[in-house]
Amino acid sequence: MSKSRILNYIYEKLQKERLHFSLIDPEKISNNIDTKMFEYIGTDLILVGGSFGYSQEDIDSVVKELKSNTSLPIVIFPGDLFSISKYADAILFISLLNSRNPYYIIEAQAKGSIIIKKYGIEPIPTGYIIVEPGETVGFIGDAKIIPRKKPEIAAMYALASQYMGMKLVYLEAGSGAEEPIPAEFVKFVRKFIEIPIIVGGGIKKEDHVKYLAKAGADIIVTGTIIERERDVERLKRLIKTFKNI
Ligand code: 1GP
Repeated sequence: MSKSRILNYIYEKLQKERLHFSLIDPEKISNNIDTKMFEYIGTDLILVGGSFGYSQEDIDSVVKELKSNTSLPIVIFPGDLFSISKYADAILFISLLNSRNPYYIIEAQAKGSIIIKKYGIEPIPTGYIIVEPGETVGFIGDAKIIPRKKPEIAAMYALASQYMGMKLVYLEAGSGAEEPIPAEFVKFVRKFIEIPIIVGGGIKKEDHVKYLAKAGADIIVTGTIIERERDVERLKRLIKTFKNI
């Protein structure tokens, strides 16, 4: 099996359509979520992770449950070393590029790399950029949060990601943000780079997915809509809209 199986899956699917990733935060998820529903809402991949508030045991059990209820790829979205689960297919090997703290840029990655190798899970090199408001991840990750009016700063980090060989760039407003990253912001970054752009944080309305698709987002991530609102039908509609623009 190819060492870049999940990255190839993402890149190949992107040739045909925009993608949607579902985020499950082991800290926020409650037991009565129906993990079987991911099969029929049109999502392409499930991210599991979050900034804090869960243990390795918690993440292992969420990943194992998802693996038994869906054939979709399960990919770790790490908050720290405790987020690495050997049961996952891959891990977004993220560097929080606009952090003030070297731990989130390279130190956790150095420590985590050995564990990832031992477990044999696929690392997907991803440049992670926190945009206003940043929410919990902005605080925990000690980010120099990029103002929503300054897309040129994000573009510079995104281009640096590409030049460093990252395979994806993730523009993050933070889980639970009032509003997603603005259209003009995404459009500006899109002009600078060729690698796929993931946009996440605060995406919950038809309007949001429409403008993000038009602005050039290749992939969107939603978490809160399922964790808090449980609105499976709405999510299914949003995914369809995003893909069909
Ligand atoms: C967080 O971008 C994701 O990393 C998801 O954000 O919970 O606001 O959908 P929401």
